[in-house]
Amino acid sequence: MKILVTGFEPFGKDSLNPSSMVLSSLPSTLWGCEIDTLCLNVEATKAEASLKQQLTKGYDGVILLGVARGRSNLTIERVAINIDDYRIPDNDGNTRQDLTIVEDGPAAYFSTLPYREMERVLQEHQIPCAISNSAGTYLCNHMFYVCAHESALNNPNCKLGFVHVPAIPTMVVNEAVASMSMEMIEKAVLLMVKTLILSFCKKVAVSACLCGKNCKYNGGNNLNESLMILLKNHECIEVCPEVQG
Ligand code: PCA
Repeated sequence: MKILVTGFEPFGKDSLNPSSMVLSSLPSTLWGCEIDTLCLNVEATKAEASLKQQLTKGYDGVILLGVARGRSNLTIERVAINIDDYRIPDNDGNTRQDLTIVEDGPAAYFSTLPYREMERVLQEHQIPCAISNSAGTYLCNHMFYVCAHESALNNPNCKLGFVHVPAIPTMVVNEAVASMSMEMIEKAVLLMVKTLILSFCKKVAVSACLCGKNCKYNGGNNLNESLMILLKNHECIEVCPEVQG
């Protein structure tokens, strides 16, 4: 299985973008799944070219990330719309107003990520998060739409969608603007990747000691509460190789 996570370079007045900063914190493999990362330009033609090139690898899942300055929580986007209407110029100075992204393309694409489950998992980890019904009309919406369109044509089983992260504190030290720590964003993105991987699994084999079974050599267990939250809606088969041996 292969998952792609993308972020964006900084844009506008910001010299940082947590959506690409978070990428280096991800492992390159997780639970047998390959995880690739890609930083996109804040300019549509370049971003489209690099994403389309990357998508030829044939991913099972794609999580696109961007920053939404001013939002206080992580927002999992439900829908990408076929419109560019830039609030500020992109990084090459281009502006776009009232333009369709793909001529004759559908008006919108819905996220195919397990977004309700992602929302539950994040909230149960005490990470502020919500489903959002607008990814805006700038580069984030644009790349969400382009990715969905590309996958509808070439890889229809791919689960993909967009998540906006808030600004980090260093971006807003002298402004009354909401922020979230980089540490929390890193934790959230990893949890979303895990939730996505698990969404492909009908049954999950899990070490019994991680579920709280007292099967360890010393009579105790290694209860992992985060894992229990992740596995709540899954059929789990608890295994203990030592006991079975
Ligand atoms: N956020 C912008 C584009 C790049 C990014 O990180 C947006 O919300 O459209």
